[in-house]
Amino acid sequence: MRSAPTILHLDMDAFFASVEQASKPSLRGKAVVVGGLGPRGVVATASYEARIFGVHSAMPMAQARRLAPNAAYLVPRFALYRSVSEQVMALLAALSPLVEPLSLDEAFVDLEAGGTAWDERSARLAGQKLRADIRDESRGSPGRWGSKNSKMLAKIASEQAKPDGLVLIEPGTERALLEPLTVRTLPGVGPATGDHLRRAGIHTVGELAEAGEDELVRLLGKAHGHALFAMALARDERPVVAERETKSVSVEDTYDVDIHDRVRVGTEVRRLADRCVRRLRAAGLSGRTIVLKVRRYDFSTLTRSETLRGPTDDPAVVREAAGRLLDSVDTTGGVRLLGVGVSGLADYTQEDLFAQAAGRDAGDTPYEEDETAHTPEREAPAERRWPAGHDVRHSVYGHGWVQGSGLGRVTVRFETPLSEPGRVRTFRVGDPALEPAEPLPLVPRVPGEKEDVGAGGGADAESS
Ligand code: TTP
Ligand code: MG
Ligand code: MG
Repeated sequence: MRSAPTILHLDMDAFFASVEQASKPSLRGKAVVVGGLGPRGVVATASYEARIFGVHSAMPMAQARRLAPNAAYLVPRFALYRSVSEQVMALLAALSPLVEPLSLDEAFVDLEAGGTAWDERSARLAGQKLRADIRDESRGSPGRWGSKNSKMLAKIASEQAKPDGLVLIEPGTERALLEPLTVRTLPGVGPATGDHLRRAGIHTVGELAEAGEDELVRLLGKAHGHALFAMALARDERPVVAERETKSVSVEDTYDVDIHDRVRVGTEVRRLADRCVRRLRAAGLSGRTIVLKVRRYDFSTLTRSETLRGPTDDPAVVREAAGRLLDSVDTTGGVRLLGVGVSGLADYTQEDLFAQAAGRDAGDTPYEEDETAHTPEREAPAERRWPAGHDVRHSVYGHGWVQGSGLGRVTVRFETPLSEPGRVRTFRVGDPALEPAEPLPLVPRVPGEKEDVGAGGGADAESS
């Protein structure tokens, strides 16, 4: 393990909400909730101002509205978040060839491999510069980062820097830092392992280290027990890997007697799909590609796969996809083995929740409607055609965003990322002067136009 804190972990603060605030001047410093606004919608994220009221990711939207009735409620603009993410990842790529993205707003960077940092001082400087650069790119939605000699500690450091901070863990202090934390902080400890350990009286990382390696192996099996014990002692040798290996989660069963009954084959596939999803969820993952494996009576083995629009960990979705794949396989001679897997794994599933709601809940699918929005149907409810938070253009007043709609009216706030907070005007839903528009970039593309953003982010909350 390296001795200098040169593995950096970056995670953007309240990412979707921060991008919305950067993009909409009137929302800066205000409670903002981004998520699905339909009846089954959930919160994707909330700005720190909204978190004060108890609103958090994955909470049903109705509950969020009760807790924070005055917050701005916005439908996500994924394309914009993706483009901001790409800009931030490009800044990271300039620091090192070894960048491991974990999600849109999160990555590990090996500063040493990039020659950017080799000791504590250079690591701190690199971190400060990165925060300033991100602030410029995203107009005041800086991330936080932690830096350490291992991935695990870097991530814990960035969690402690929340929000808007930078934490560097000094060599020699890592065990003291870990001891009081819950075992769930460690990578690889999900709800199931957490419960298991709790029943054995182990709650904190300190207690985990105290339990000893033998006890952990006895409780959790050899591989997991060894790995967890090492982590508890702050030993984490996992390298930063530029390309995450394509992982998959799969389960399969071999049958003692070949199954001939088509109905029974279907039942088995559904059961395997459910088991596969349980594993996926236990690992905190979701995936886009569903794979079905069938070995027939003569040992011929086929795999069939289907790729969804977004990652899922929904048992119903996996079951349905596996069922469709099974329809394309001839099993008349009998099957010896069946398997169901999910690959193309991602760390979070939210985007998919919106995608899947497509069929069931139109209010949650703003980004699917871009094409139809230009040719409005008389029947489409205003909320669907004019999703809250999405961009519009008025032939007289210019660029703005939908603040709300209903009862045949659309309310628009006219402002841009570079303007002062703007004014609100209300239009008839069918007003020909108003049309949907693309999001504007957060920073001007022409360097000369760049204006000073000011000290929007505040000082670095540093500690060591
Ligand atoms: P996170 O980094 O987990 O959360 P965050 O950036 O909103 O807040 P924090 O300051 O605590 O890091 O996730 C990044 C984005 O991913 C988040 O802004 C929205 C999306 N997301 C979901 O859509 N659903 C979820 O359940 C979570 C956790 C995140
Ligand atoms: Mg984040
Ligand atoms: Mg994140």
